[in-house]
Amino acid sequence: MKSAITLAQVPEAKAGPFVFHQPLPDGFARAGKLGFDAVELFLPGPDFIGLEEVKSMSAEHHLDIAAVGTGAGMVQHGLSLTDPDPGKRREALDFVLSMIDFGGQLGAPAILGSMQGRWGGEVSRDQSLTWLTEALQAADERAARHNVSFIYEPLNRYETNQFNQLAPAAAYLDQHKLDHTVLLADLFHMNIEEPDLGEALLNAGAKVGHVHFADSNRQAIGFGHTEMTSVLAALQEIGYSGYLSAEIFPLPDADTAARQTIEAFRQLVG
Ligand code: LER
Ligand code: MN
Repeated sequence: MKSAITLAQVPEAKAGPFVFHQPLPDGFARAGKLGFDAVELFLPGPDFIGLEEVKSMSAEHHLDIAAVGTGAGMVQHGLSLTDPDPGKRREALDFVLSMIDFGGQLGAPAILGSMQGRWGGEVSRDQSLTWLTEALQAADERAARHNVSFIYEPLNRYETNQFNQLAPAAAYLDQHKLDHTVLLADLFHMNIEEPDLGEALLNAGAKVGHVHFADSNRQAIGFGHTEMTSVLAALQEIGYSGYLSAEIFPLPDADTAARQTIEAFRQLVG
């Protein structure tokens, strides 16, 4: 397993669960100094920074790009893949595909979290799932072209009503033959939705493709009360070799949260 930490550049997500909000050269430098394996990028869009610039910071600080988020489409532009307006849905899909292309050129998968939206009002559950499936099929295909996976993230009930747990999401990916799409096990969402974190990971098995490494209160591992021994044992048992990426609040401050994360990672993973 490899360590990663989030770098965000989206002003609307200033209060969100991302560790470093400093300009990217500074964020890369801080993450590199602490010895992380990679960074996860939360950017306003694919044109925010050139690929060569990212590659150069990545090489300079010995940090891979673990993944790129797509949530700016929601927090900056109010876009969702399940919006009743077909124009908005198209815009949302174009945004997600453009982030897959951006990440793909860096060898990094894109994540679908908040952009999955929710059903309700004039949109039935069936209708919303049909739209989500169409979007995921396009995303899966686009990611495959870049030889990367696409990451689908079940979120807790306060953020979506599409999928809140790993097991139904895994069955859904299988049912629709989304073979290049993997699940994001965000330990914060799982702490709310799963009866047992270790069991949920064991059942999801090879479908787990990315982990958001967050304690019960969405702070660095060790600052909350999630029991991590069984979580790590489950990840080891399923042969998980991907990232444990800290998508957490920068509390009490970003550097302390980052240091606590890498210390917890070393203690748990070795
Ligand atoms: C995104 O990875 C996530 O976990 C959501 O809660 C958006 O903040
Ligand atoms: Mn997450």
